Amino acid sequence: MLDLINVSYDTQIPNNVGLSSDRRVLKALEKWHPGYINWWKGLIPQNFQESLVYLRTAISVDPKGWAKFGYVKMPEYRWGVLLAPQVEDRRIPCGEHVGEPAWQEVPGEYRALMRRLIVIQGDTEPASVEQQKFLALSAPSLYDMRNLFQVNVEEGRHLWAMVYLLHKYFGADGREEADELLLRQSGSDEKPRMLGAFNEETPDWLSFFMFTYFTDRDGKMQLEALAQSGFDPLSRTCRFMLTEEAHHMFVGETGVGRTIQRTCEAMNAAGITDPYDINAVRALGVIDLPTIQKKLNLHYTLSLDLFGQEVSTNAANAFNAGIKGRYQEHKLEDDHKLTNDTYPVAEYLDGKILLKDAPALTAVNMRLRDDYTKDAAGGVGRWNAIIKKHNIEFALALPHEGFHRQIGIFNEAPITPDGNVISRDEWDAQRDQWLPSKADGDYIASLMKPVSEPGQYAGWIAPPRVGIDNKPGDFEYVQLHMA
Ligand code: BYC
Ligand code: FE
Ligand code: FE
Repeated sequence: MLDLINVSYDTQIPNNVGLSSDRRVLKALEKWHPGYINWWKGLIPQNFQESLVYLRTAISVDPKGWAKFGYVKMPEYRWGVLLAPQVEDRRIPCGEHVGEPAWQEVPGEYRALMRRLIVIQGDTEPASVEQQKFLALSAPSLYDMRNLFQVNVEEGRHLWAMVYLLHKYFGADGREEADELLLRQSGSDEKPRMLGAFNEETPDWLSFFMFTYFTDRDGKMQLEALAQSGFDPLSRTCRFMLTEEAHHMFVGETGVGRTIQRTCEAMNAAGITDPYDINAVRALGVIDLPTIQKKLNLHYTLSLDLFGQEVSTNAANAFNAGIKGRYQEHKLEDDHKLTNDTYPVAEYLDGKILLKDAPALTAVNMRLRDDYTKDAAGGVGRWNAIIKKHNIEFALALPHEGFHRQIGIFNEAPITPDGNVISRDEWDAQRDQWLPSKADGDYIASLMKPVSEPGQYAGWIAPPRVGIDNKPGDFEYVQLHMA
């Protein structure tokens, strides 16, 4: 009897999909495996690969206890294929097939569309690890270094999740796509990653925290939408990925929060009340709040671009086919077809921003993005509560949807973070007030000195309130290998 909750280790690839009795797919994955390990080994600097890292590994898909903690060397991490348990009698939740039994195989007519979405999802996972590959060298603590590596190994597992689907359900072209996923490189001129934000740099730890807060949250929303897929294996894969995703956003939210807290503490201690006195604040060796706002502006807007065009026939086709649903589709109360509904979408015409009603079917990207913005606002409120507690008059805010966009209606439109349309020249002249400048980047870079004593933290960031896996403050999260 196949155990569908616990992971089986009877093949090289841990899994709960019965790989040992699926020779064809097992063989294909075993062939892909060395290339993956090569990719991993070529990525993160060698001494970290040989260090012992206190990581969680998925050993089951039981929501009550799916992970086990322990020291591992990253190249020996047990990346596996895990699908959430099958829901009995699951139905296609949306589109023209709504109510029909969920597919266990890919319907021929949707093959290309489905493969494209799986490939895009798969492409982002290794891309993020590539973007973060040098950060360990400047980790503000062993705790943070461990969190970085935890996120990295899990993004690696997310790649495995998509590669399994490609090998299992898409035959020869699936195998080809799986190989390509290891060939594209974040930021490469010849073979870049597929989506914009995944070719940007993650140059410092504040960017890493903003990325895991804002960009991993796009991951969450896209996985939520794909978890609603009528293609059941994709749905089950995404549901399990979402269990891991929560930690990535936790790393981001607490990372930014701890940075803010340290800044506020230092300002209070020095008697500085004006958050805009940037030189005075920087003299304390912490990151001033206006610069934190600029980093927020950058990473939030790059992440908005990941939702695609506001009005998209690709997206309408995927919804109508039942391949990709809306956020929490199963909880929404309508006919799940959207044939006669409308959804408000902004329009940008002759330098004016207007709101119009678009057919809801073509506006599902916009709707998911709106759900994302609501979700992202929560953490911003909690960051502001930290600032307020320190009696500093400053509030972070999400910028207007038209600010600094490269995809969709507002592509290249000169709009301020407050949503005012100005001239291109004015916008260019003020750019550095809204987005990190070269000087801001240099200042932050100057703070990125590694701290590797257990329990010690760089001066620009506060320690966490609790340890990972309830470990004490001086726990050695990474036992560094000395070259
Ligand atoms: N950059 O009709 P549209 C994650 C392309 S993150 C470059 O709007 P659609 C993670 C688009 O491909 C989640 N190109 O497209 C986070 C299309 O090209 P073609 C990743 C872009 O399909 C952190 C054309 O423009 N998962 O997991 O409605 C760490 C027209 O666009 C971009 C997914 O994204 C862009 N930003 O929407 C690790 C889910 N945006 O086909 C991991 C799967 C659009 O005309 N993907 N284009 O040549 C999708 O659902 C959709 O493909 C998108 C785009 C939402 C991305
Ligand atoms: Fe991921
Ligand atoms: Fe993630």
